[in-house]
Amino acid sequence: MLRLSILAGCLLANAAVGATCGNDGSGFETWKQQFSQEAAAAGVGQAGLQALASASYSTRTINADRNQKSFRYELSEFMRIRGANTIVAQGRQRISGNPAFYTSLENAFGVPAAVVVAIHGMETGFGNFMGDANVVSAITTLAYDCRRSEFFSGHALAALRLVDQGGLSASTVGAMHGELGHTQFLPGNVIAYGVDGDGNGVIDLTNITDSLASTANFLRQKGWQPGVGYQEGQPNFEVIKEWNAAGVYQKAIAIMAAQIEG
Ligand SMILES: [Ca+2]
Repeated sequence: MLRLSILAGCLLANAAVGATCGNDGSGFETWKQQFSQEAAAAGVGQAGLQALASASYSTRTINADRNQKSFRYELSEFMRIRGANTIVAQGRQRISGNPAFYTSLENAFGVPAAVVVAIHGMETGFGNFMGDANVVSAITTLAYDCRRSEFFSGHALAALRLVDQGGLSASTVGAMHGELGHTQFLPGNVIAYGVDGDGNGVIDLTNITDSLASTANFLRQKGWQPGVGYQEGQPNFEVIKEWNAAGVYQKAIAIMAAQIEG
């Protein structure tokens, strides 16, 4: 009896390992059926499951993922390529053109508007280009792909939950790895840090108010201290590091935000 129960335990453990990953599109439909059962067991509803069923393997996302180049730009070169001067100039205009909104953002989260605006400019050119990849297809393709299946499976489940909640649809577009909206949140971060800034009952990161409130909330939840410095070496710079792993990106955000404020 003991041996049998151990065997049964092993079988259950194997069943819980999850859907079968693959390195090309041939197993995607089978994976979708397996992942659908996991998603349903995790509480994803009909809308989310239907979005999963309609997802297609994204060769473009896989190509982008395999061809990621690690850049080694110097800070000044990075800022020039990313159009830092334009982001600073436009960022100032955005704050001076809508002071009530940006003041309310600062008051709600304790993060300077200039920091949020610098991120907004850097991520999507202030919403000018939020990506053109189908989010559900991109994120489920990465969850299926063996390379980083575990990491992206969590975000894929989150994306399906967002479909259930109405913040995402089967046709929503985002960046190549499923990043969403004005400041390019991965779906799991929408679940964890998303804020319904405009109060319409849905967290929609393609809505600027929701997106900027969520961005400020992300920084606050990651430990932002209101009124404390955010330049390199100061406490809040550690929080900017949580937003993006690239050192030049972190420094560029801090410098641009200071120029927007100054
Ligand atoms: Ca909303």
